[in-house]
Amino acid sequence: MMTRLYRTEKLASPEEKYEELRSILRHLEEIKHPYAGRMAERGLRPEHINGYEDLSLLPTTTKYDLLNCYPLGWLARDKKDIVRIHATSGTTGKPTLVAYTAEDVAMWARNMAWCIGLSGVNENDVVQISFSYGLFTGGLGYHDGADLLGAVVVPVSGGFTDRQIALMKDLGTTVLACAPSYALRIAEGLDEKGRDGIALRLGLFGAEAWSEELRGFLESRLGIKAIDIYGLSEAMGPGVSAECLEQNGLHISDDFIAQIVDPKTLAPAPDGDEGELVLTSWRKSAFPVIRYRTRDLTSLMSGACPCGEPTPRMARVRGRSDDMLIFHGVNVFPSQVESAVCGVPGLTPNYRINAWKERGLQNISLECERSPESSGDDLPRMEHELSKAIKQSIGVTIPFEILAPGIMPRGDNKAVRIRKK
Ligand code: DLL
Repeated sequence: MMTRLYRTEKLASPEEKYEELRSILRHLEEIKHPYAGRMAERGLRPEHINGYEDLSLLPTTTKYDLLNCYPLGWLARDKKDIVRIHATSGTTGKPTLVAYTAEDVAMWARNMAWCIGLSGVNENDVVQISFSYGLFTGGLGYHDGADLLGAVVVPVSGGFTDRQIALMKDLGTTVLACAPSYALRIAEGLDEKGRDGIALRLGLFGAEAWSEELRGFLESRLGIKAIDIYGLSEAMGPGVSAECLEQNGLHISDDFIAQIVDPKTLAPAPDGDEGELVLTSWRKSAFPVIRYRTRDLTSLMSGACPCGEPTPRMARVRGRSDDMLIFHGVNVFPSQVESAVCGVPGLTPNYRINAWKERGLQNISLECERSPESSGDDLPRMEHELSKAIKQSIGVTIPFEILAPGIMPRGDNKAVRIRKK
């Protein structure tokens, strides 16, 4: 029987949410938290925030607010109450650290159990967690959620693809959790090693933007249903929103209030329009998340989901506003390039965008590779189709090179899609 324990039976009432939020804001005032200082500059008091319409009065929080008080100046609780530290997955400079109380960790685990449970994962499943463990929130986030559901958790972490595949066969793994780009690597490994003994039925992917085309590719190559799970360390980690088996939008956890704003003006986007996701948590206490600017571009969806889950939904994240390149006046997202590459038979979904400036103007080029099964004689057809697909998906022509099979670098966590030169 499907575990229903972590389904949202009843949404918290707006009164309950805003009462909790006001009590967080009062606490920030009491401890003279940097965010309370920003409120004071606007003459704002907690009692001014009584509902969704009032949220926009509150200042937004950015990654730089957290970085400016590195390591833990954003902390809103005593150090003795902190039980865990994680960090965002940036590779250069200082990481953004985030801290959790025991209640925050429990809230996160409940949210991840809910996210994973939306796809019907239960105590009969073997969940292989191939997200890396450590400061990155992927490994432990999925781990705690799958644990609460009573599934068998296999904490392999990332990399060592041969070992991943051997364990998958030996343990009868039914659910694979990893970044979609690493799932691609596993699919390639299965091509080499064979699929005998594979019992996979579900992929719970996330941590990077991925296209519908890549979803289709992974579903057919791995013989699974591929589900999208979203989150970010600053908000707690994975678990902010997740698809159910309908695969039609991601349900947003009731612990968060989502707003969509115009990234330039910060004005609320009209209903259903795409904009930047701004998140507020009325529950998380150690590191307050109040109008946090995620930089992720999405929209809110209307209407009820046939799965019966009452939480609102957001569209899949198209990309980060800071990953958007403006080339010949057109906005280019890696996920659009990915759609084009995935649509051409004979190419693998492994690709990289090179970006550099020449006399102040943005230039980009694309590198991708053909699959081992393809023939070099077929290159002219692939080139023709790729250039058509790019024009169609993005609206401009991008110079590209189709490289020999296996040339593009493969990672075991988030893929780096843009190489800035
Ligand atoms: O990537 C948390 C996570 C782990 C989410 C595992 C899902 C699965 P960060 O390292 O802080 O945390 O990176 C957060 O990754 O702002 C998005 O830009 C991107 N991202 C995360 N999930 C998705 C997704 C984790 N499903 C940043 N679709 C976010 C698109 C995603 N982008």
